[in-house]
Amino acid sequence: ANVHSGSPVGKKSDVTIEGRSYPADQWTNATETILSHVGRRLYLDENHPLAITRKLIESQFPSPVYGNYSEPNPVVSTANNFDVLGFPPDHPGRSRTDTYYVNEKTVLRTHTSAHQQEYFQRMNKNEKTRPEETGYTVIADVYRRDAIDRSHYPVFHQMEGARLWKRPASEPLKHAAHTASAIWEDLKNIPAHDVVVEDPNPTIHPERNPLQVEYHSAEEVEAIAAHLKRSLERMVIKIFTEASKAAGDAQQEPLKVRWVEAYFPFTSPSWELEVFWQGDWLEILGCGVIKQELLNNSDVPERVGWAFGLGIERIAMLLFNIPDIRLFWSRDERFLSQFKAGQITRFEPFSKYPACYKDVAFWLQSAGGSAAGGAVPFHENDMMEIVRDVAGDLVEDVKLVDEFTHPKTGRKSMCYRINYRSLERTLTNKETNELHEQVRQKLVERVGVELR
Ligand code: FA5
Ligand code: MG
Repeated sequence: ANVHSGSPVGKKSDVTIEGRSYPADQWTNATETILSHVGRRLYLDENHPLAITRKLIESQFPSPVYGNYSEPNPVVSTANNFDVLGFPPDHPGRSRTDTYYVNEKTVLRTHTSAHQQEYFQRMNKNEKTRPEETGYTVIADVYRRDAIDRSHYPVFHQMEGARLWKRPASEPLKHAAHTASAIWEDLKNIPAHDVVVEDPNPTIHPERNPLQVEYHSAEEVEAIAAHLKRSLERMVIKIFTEASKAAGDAQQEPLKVRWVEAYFPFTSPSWELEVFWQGDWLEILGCGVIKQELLNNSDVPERVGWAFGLGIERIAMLLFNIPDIRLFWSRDERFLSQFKAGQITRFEPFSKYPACYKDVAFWLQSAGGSAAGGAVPFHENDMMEIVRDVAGDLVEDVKLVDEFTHPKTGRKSMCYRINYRSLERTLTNKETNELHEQVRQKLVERVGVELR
């Protein structure tokens, strides 16, 4: 098979990331454009909005109970990113259309959960040096092949957190009354709040959100869920209070928050927390009761607990009123100079440069195959990757504007509209035409489409 998903970093040569090299193979699809983002560590740049957001969230998970960490190297094994967490072999997230592979056994992590096992394993050692540290937060850059628009970027940041409790040696698995009451005790240390939270579903639902019956009692899971929910509600309330203050709107609508049922392969029961923001429910984070098999496989079979994962950009965009996710990567002083450590302020957009819309229409290969041998199935993310590779941050979004199947030949035609717009300057006609021509040519070369 040839590498058709984005430009290969090297066909047979090595892929070098942060000074380490990895052998490339036919799984390799991490492009130079993507790899150029590795190592920016924006979350450590104390005056950067991502770092300010990190600090604000970390302040809600303080020591000595929580250690606050970061993981600078995004290269992880497919085992840690998927297998260990119980992702089935056919899970769509594993596909090369969705994930950046360094090679067959190695990926750019798609979520911070890739580090869960290491952090759980570390708990036993921590017990001797920092006995009170039974939880953590970890921030890191994560990578996903995805659509192109103002709220999606192939690199973003997640923060993960977890909190574990150790069952006493005497505590039989399913009669964890002692553990449950210890968790209820800990919950008393988290002050209650007065925001109304919609939470219509039972903690445990036999089909939709099951108890891990082999390992947990309902009583224990009620306690873990209560601790998890209050911890996360407080964090979200803190953030949105800061956001409202910065917006300076005196008659802010009261904050609306709700819990919805969710599914993750490594938690059960699982939830998502949503916040009503500017007329829409916005998903802030995913979380749940950690699968006991994962803890058993991470040398802490006697511990139980919760974990969550959230997207930092989503929160930073509304805290600072940042309208386009590409701005986080800007090196323009007009952007960077607006933010100061510890301060939540509204971003003042510098002038918006003109958009330049260009369409590309093409016929897909017919299902029967091509002259090159074997039809390559078309996946929209491959199209997105070509655009990113050619034009990088000069594209604001890419939208499918037309799609039809020819009634006689059965061939499918697609038309995408690419919005070329720099955040920093006006693009020349010549420049956009050249970029667009390159996109067209690469679509033919890599995806095998026929231009119309
Ligand atoms: C996860 O990545 C899970 N690892 C979260 C988790 C951790 C669940 C621990 C249970 C326990 P998800 O793909 O939904 O789940 O992403 C989590 C959060 O990251 C989302 O709620 C959202 O805030 C953010 N996020 C996801 N995709 C994007 C994106 N393309 N751009 C910006 N933020 C995103
Ligand atoms: Mg989600």
